[in-house]
Amino acid sequence: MTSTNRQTSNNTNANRSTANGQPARTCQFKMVLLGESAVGKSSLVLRFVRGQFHEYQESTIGAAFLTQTVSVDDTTVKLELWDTAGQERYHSLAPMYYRGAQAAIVVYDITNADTFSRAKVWVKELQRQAAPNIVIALAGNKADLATKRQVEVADAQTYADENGLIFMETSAKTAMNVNDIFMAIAKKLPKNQDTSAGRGRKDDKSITVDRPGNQPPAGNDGGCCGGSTK
Ligand SMILES: Nc1nc2c(ncn2[C@@H]2O[C@H](COP(=O)(O)OP(=O)(O)OP(=O)(O)O)[C@@H](O)[C@H]2O)c(=O)[nH]1
Ligand SMILES: [Mg+2]
Repeated sequence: MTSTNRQTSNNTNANRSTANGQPARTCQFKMVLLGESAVGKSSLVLRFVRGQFHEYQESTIGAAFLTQTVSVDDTTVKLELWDTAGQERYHSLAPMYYRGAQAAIVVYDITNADTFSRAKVWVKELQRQAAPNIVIALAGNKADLATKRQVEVADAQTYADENGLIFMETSAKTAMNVNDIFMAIAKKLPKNQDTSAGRGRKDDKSITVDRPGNQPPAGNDGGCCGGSTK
């Protein structure tokens, strides 16, 4: 957990202007991905940020940090994505990543009922210990493996409805619903808070794997800056 691997990729949505020529408002939010090991958290993030999928995705050590910028109406939304490690030995680190998060995606694998049970435990933990207004989405990943399905869509949808969660089945492999679930969250995040968070970080979409000491970057408490991107 000591190496730092920083990469950049295209940033297509930043610095946009509104129809009337006014610079877009910029908001920044902290989002955490939680779920059992091998459900596809890293794969969802890599599909969303880089448009890539790896059949042999390595298991995450500690956590990975990536950012992605999207546009929601006239607002530029910068998402700080904390992709946590699902292996049991890292579970005690999770609060460090969901603390202060405005959004979470809890992921399970539709071919493995145990991962759905574990997802419910994560949701309960978030409801008890994360920010009270956190936006939570439930992702039933590996939807491309429907022939091996162990979790019915209706069961997950009912559970999501009962708990006020956004719910979608996704496939990091085919890209099904991947952008959609991130965008559904981005749309639901409050854009009118006037916090000082996110103040002009310039390293959009940089990727830091296993940040030394697993410390979040400065100013990651998120919220809406209300400022211009220019
Ligand atoms: N068929 C299929 N395989 C997937 C999908 N998403 C991920 N995988 C595969 O599932 C395996 C685990 O994916 P990861 O993204 O590493 O899972 P993870 O949740 O990040 O696992 P940890 O880092 O250990 O917590 C990899 O071999 C991926 O290629 C999907 O949507 N469909
Ligand atoms: Mg991972």
